[in-house]
Amino acid sequence: MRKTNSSDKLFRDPLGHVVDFMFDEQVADVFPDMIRRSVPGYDSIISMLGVFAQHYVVPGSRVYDLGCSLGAATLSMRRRIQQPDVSMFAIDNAEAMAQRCRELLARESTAVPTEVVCADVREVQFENVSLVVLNFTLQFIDTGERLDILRRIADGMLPGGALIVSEKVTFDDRSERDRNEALHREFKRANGYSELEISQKRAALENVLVPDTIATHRQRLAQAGLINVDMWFRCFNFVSFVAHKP
Ligand code: GEK
Repeated sequence: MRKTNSSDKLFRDPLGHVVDFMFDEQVADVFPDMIRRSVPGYDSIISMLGVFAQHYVVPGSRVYDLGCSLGAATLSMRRRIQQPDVSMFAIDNAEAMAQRCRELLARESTAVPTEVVCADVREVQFENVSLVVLNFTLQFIDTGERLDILRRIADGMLPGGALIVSEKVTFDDRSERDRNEALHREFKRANGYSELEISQKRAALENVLVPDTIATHRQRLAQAGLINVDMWFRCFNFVSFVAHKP
């Protein structure tokens, strides 16, 4: 198995031409380090997903981790699920991620059967679902397709089920946007990223990660048929919502 504990140096040296960010082998190698040093509160969110699982998962239901990467969210939830006859599905359309996720999940014994599927979230069928997690995944999907995905998830959820959506967000108000982006850059500097690394990564993500505003997320979750949308986490321009199926 390839290692996944290297430190992220992907954008350290000057790149003649910055290409769009891709979830390939190189990214998979450094992913845990990269996401912790780039997403404020990532570890707290991951550990709270276990608490959400304890609370929302019901016996005989399914749990989905969409855009699972190396399976951190799946592992956190799986460790907390005591309910009987639950099955978990960890989905990612990047082969490099799905393959390593399979290997990492297989290292831990569990009573919860877990399938890692290399597939596009847009093609997954949902049924009998008590909990779905989109942890920093929706932001990578075309904005025009986001509502349709949420509708299909909501349609497959059991009454009382929950959808967690964590995202980087933007702000209509320019000053609010600037303040939050400046604090995010400070967070990255504090985690050892140089100005060059920060600007090259930003350029690579420009066309790939398209953030919405908090208001857009709330409106879209409601349009998908979900209620009681709570923003349970926020740190600078990173938020997480929990939305409920009536
Ligand atoms: C974590 N949730 O550690 N279908 C399936 N997967 C996709 C799609 C798609 N259409 N688009 C992107 N992805 C993880 C972190 S990372 C967030 C999620 C980040 C996958 C993509 O391959 C990548 O693995 C993941 O979504 C986004 O809790 O890197 O900022």
